[in-house]
Amino acid sequence: MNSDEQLGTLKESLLGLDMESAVEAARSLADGGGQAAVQDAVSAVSEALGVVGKRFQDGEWFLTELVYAGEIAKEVMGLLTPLLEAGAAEAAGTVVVGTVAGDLHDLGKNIFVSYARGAGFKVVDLGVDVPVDRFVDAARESSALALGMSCLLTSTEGEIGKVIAELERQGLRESVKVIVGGAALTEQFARHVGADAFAPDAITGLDTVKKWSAS
Ligand code: B12
Repeated sequence: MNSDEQLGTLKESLLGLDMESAVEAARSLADGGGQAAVQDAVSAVSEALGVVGKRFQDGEWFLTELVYAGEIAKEVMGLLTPLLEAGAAEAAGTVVVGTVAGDLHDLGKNIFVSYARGAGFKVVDLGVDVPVDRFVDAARESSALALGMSCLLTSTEGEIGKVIAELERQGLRESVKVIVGGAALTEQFARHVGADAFAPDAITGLDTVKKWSAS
């Protein structure tokens, strides 16, 4: 099988809820190619998850399927994302990252974390369901260059404004840039709550943080 076929198999297996076949395809892609192959595989999983979300939204799939597709994606991403980090030195500055309180989605955040580590950033990954104070404390304690928040639920997007307000209250807002990403957000929303940038994907996010690090 060539790598295009393997990418096809990876997507189809995820959408067919076949864990074994998805893991096998991801392994072959990871073994067979370099960074570009791994990036393509990560994109394929992200695309497939877009379809999963649509099926769930349209009532074609139920929570059980959503959860299982999420588990497959987690397993596959667990194989792929560490390969994006290979050989990086931590010199470009510190970035604090987490998913906002009430939100447990972490696949997209983890991709950004891996890309940022791969580009030489030290990343303090706070995980999911992160309360306001933990974001702010971690930014202060690590003298972070940037704070990244992930948010996939419209019900939790209000958390972002709370974190920014607390950074301001503690006099940290000038020294920490704020970048946000995740399916619930838009550029307009990010601007409205006072974030410095919105990242529609992890690569754009990394480019933005690199610019901040260089200036
Ligand atoms: C997989 C999934 C799950 C999995 C999550 C597994 C996991 N470990 O993350 C599980 C099953 C747990 C889950 C649960 C739920 N989910 Co869900 N889920 C999804 C799904 C299908 C895919 C999300 C995903 O991982 N996408 C792939 C990644 C790679 O994309 P991404 O997150 O957008 O990240 C990219 C960019 O956005 C960006 N990015 C993201 N974060 C960040 C952060 C920074 C700093 C930067 C720079 C960039 C960046 O870079 C990433 C890579 O390019 C989405 C559908 C969708 N369209 O998003 C629904 C979706 C987000 N879920 C939804 C819902 C409703 C739920 C539940 C409430 C369902 C329920 N009734 O219980 C629960 C909520 C649980 C909770 N409290 O969080 C809704 C949200 C609707 C809304 N507008 O609020 C969606 C949109 C589905 C839908 N269409 O209805 N879900």
